Amino acid sequence: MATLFISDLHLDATSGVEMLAQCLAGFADDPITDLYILGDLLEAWIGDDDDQPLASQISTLLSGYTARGWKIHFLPGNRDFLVGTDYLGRFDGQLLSDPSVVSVAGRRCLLIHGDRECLADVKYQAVRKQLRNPAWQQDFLSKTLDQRRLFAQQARAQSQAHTSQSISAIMDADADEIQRLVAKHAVQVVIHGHTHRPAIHAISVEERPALRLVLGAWHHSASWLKVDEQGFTLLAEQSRLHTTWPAGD
Ligand SMILES: [Mn+2]
Repeated sequence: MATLFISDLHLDATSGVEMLAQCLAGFADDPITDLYILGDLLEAWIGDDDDQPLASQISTLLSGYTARGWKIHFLPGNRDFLVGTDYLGRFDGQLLSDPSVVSVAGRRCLLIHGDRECLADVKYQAVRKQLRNPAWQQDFLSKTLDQRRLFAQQARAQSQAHTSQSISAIMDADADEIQRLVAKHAVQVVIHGHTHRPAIHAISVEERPALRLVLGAWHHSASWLKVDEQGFTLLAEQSRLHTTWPAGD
């Protein structure tokens, strides 16, 4: 029994789903029970009524895996936070809220996308607050697809300009906030993406060993985390890292 985690594929019409298809096919002989997508599967998402071909390419691919018994869970990222149950229903995917505590190999793990924890990026947090406001979302979804596409293009351009102008340190998740969440949710493992800084961080929370696992982005090659009884294997930038469960967990 094993569980897979991926995030930050940033799929768009040009990148296609071929890399995802190849990656998942590589697990055909593994005893995968669950696939967790921790946000930013898509570069942009303007609503479940979006009729772009990419949306059906992805749902067709993923429905092949739910048909063979995988449970697929989706936790929204900052790019695809408008993915809803209508779209997930196309491949029997389940929507997870951020944060979520789930049982993996019988142990409690905290799952987050990671953008809310980038506390030093004050400008981004203000934008996030607006985009996550239910009234704003309702208004946005009432616009035509063309109007929403235009907004998404502009938002992406602004986000890219902001990212390229920001110093590296403010674009990372806040280490103290991660520790606080681990303690608050009484977990010893937290898994997130968003920062595009794949790593296995051994941390200590209230004098207990804990792990912070950061998933990698898919800009150049596939990245995933596989978790089973033996522990964690992270593939990122074509190298593999491995660690066991924290002692005492
Ligand atoms: Mn993100």
